[in-house]
Amino acid sequence: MAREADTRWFTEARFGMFVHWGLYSIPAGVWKGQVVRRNWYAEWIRAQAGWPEKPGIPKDEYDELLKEFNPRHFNADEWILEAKNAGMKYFLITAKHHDGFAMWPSKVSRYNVAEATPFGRDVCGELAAACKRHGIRLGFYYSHWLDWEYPGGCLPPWPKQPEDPVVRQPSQEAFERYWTEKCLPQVAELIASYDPAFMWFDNWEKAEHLTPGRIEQLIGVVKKLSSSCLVNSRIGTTWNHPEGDKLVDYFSMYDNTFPEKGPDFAWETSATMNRSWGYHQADFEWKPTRQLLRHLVDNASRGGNFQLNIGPMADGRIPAPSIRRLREIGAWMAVNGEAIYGTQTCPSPEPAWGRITMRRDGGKTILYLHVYDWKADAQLTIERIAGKAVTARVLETGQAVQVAREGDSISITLPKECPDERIAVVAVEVEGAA
Ligand code: JFZ
Repeated sequence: MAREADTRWFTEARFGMFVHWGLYSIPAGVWKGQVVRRNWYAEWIRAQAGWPEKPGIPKDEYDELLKEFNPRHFNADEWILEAKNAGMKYFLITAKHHDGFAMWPSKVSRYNVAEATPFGRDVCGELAAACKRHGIRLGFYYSHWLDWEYPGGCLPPWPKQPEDPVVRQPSQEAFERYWTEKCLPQVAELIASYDPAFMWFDNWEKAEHLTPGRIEQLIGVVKKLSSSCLVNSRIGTTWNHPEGDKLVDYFSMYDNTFPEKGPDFAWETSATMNRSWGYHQADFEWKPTRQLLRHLVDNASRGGNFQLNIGPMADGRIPAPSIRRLREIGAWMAVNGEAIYGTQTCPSPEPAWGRITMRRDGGKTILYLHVYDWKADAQLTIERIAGKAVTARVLETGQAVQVAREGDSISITLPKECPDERIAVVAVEVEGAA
């Protein structure tokens, strides 16, 4: 079993939307009037409400939420168009998060949105159809390791902090029952019903229940139904399989982690727009668009993707601060997208003044200089770059930029007109391959 799927569409896409949406979006981080304190992850409320005194919501109490899930504003086309207009090329949604609740009419478990809520619709199916209509690739997040609803699913891997309770995990036999009765058949259902382009499994550490055999089994279920469907490293290969990540198609960083150097195969960072993945009614720490753009450019210049999360509200609306950021990013991508899509890393050392992405175009190479702090008349150097510098221009405006070859470097002189204080791009055409 090895990495054979074609990941070119993924690396060329560079930018996708991640959505966390489910029953947890109803309480949105607050339970019985108390903001959950262990961390800001609203989608963990079932495990973390009442922490540290008495963490956890009993199933019958949590399942009262089933009666309330009826998102009258949910419109799959609106979500997918927000992603598309932000410049995102793919869309990933939590089909089943740790609470075990399925966002599609699963025949495997009645604990699903179509059968157990007044909403009664197929969220995954409607989003899959909208992705097809708008030319966006579809992916599903599936919590294969933790499942707090089905007997045998793993519970929070605690203690992690001093106040965490000691959690008694299921036996291997009990987990095997969950694995064969719920996990594997539900993953098969998702692939067979909606033909996703990729799966995003969620393990992040050594886990005795994710044995090499089970990891291979789960990869096998995906690949048997769809050899092109990509599988990520957070299926658990990094920590739980002797052959490691060469068994999977792309690497998923820890949340909100932006490495200075990525692995030598497809990789991505998933990141929140504030501090929570699921909608959190008390989380106002929204990251500025400048920061989100820099995450995108940092990863793209290092050969990685950026998956930016949205936590829709229980009624199906996307929070206003998310909408604004998506549309600001979309405006930047509308004029600078060619400096991101389908680009590759530049062999030059990463400069202090910003980042460089590169595209080979026939006999010429185009270097995209993402300038982080523009200063009029500043001279920027691209070190150790081959080829003859031909022209340079501000990508957004077309304004000509002074460029010269100096030994094994190329330098440009910035004009005084800066098109975008956050990140401005200068395109340098170089004859011959850099
Ligand atoms: C996991 C989930 O628990 C979380 O709810 C969300 O879906 C996120 C995308 O993935 O969160 C993690 C996983 C690993 C770490 C932190 C959060 N970690 O190891 O630091």
